[in-house]
Amino acid sequence: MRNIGIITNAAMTIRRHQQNNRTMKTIRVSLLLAAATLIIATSARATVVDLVNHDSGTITNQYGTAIFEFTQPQPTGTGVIKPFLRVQADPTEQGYNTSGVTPAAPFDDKAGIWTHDLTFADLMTTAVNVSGQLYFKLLLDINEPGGSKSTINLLQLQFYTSSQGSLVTTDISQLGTLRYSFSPGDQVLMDAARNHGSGSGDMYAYIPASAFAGTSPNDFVYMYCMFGNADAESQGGFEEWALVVNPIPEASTFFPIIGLLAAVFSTQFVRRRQLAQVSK
Ligand SMILES: [Ca+2]
Ligand SMILES: [Ca+2]
Repeated sequence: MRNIGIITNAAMTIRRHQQNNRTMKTIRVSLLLAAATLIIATSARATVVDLVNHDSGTITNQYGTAIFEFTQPQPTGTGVIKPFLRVQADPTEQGYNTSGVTPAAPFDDKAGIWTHDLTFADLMTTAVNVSGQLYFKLLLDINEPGGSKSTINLLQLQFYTSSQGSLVTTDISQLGTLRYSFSPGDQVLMDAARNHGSGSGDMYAYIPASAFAGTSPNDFVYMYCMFGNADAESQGGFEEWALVVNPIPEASTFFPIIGLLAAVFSTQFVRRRQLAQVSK
């Protein structure tokens, strides 16, 4: 009887081990499936805007929808478009706008009068209404060699706001509050051969104004960008970004975004007062 008891216990122990193994296998498979789902979900979220073969595209993520649009050559040079950021390096490049140059301009910034601080008030001068949504409008001018090197990819575009100006750091998370960012894998493909040379303009970027809710007009805005990868390296001259100042600013752009309602109400008040004066 004792032997039968030992055998029964041994059989139960083996079954338990087998069950434990099955449970471990199930957990392992579940973890693998979860990881695969995460990878698929992450890559599914990534958006590639192709401005080589198309004229526009959008990237939608947690920060809103940004619009990227190919633009025809413009009869302008650096002095006319007045850039706020120039970056240049080969085969990749990154940088952000700042007036700070101590101990050195960060990353691949080209220091000088065309790389400098911006305030949110500056950015608000570019506000445009597209299909009922408010956007900040920027111009990108790429400068790439001809032939097989004419393509370049924009791999990251981020905006930070801070009460401090002229920041210099290579830890971009130190640039303040992150307001807008590409998701991992988001990118915009461009081909300089569609336009001619520097100063002609290549792309408009429309950044959702809603991403800047709560920003003070006096806050500084840092725009970080990264270009170039194995498929479309950065080469040749500098890439430069400029504000596209709206000649007819929206009434709301005189106010911070959180003051939008106040602006609407104040506009209504002025209209009512004008009507009252007309009727007198
Ligand atoms: Ca290139
Ligand atoms: Ca270049």
